[in-house]
Amino acid sequence: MLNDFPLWPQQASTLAHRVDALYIFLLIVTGMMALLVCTLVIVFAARFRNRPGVRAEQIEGSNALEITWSVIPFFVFMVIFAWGAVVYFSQRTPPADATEVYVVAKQWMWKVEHAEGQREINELHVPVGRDVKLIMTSQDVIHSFYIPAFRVKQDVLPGRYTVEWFRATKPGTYHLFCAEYCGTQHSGMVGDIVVLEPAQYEAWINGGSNGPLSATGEKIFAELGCSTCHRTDMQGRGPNLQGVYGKPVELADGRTVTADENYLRECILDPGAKRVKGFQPIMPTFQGLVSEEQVNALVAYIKSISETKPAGGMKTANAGAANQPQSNGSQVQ
Ligand code: HEC
Ligand SMILES: [Cu+2]
Repeated sequence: MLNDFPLWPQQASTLAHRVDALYIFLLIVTGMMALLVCTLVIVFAARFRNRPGVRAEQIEGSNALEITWSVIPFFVFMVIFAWGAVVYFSQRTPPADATEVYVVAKQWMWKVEHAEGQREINELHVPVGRDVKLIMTSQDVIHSFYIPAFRVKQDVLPGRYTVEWFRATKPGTYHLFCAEYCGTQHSGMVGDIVVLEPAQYEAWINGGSNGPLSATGEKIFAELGCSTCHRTDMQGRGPNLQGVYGKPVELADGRTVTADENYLRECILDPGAKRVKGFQPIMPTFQGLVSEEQVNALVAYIKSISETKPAGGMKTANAGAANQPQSNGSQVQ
């Protein structure tokens, strides 16, 4: 029905109808209020109009009335708040076993890298019925990754990762927009989200020639000399990075932080910001030496050696995620 008279964009994710329901509720509540106020204005204007011989009488307030018009709106607003919070938190909390995709925004295009190694520009292929988590960053200014049909929108910032997730419910092609003014060709920074049936998606994702992103990361890790300090035999000058992802890390300044994607990223680009306790501050910065894509690959690699899976597990974990029990990350919340 909505499609015959499209006041709303298509609903193509698990979140879409939840966002719409809340929105319709807000429209009804505010619409009823507006109607009430307009009606009363007209009725009162007619009823209490200036008439010869009739003098206005001063009223000194009414407790009953004031309590009523405070308490009823309070409960209405609490409903809006609680309902909105529930939707907001599910929109903001990616499921731990989601398929991960890296997105790099730049003026004026979207670059996408799948964990399996597939790369695309201004297109994102995803499977229907599976959770997809986008790990996004920008090479220049602030952009915003907006898929109206999924009811998701998230700013994409330079210098850090932001995350967005969704589960598509209908195969098809949907609009992707940049929703943050980012320069002269901002309006051209658009793309397609292509939602495929699982079998089609499997064929698509395995059709690429690049190796998995984590394998690319492993190569970069060796090429940049990370592996000379970060060894797995505890003999290196830096910490063993196996198992670090998702765990708490004690810092030299006494703080404890969780080793999430942003932490790993910061360690590479600005190691001075958070030094690990018990090590010399000798790690050099790689700012300017690595591209955003290389940082993503390094992060994917460090994550892959942190997952309690047999070697090469990254590939199966992502390609066949739908029917496999997942262990990565879910215990470390
Ligand atoms: C000269 C040796 C050296 C090199 C080269 C080096 N690191 Fe480090 N790295 C360290 C040391 C020492 C620490 C711990 C102190 C600190 O946080 O700076 C560290 C910390 C880290 C951490 C945080 C680890 C934790 O347990 O929380 C990460 C992640 C990391 N490095 C990644 C990398 C990557 C990726 C590269 C290559 C691009 C790299 N390092 C290159 C020495 C090095
Ligand atoms: Cu943009």
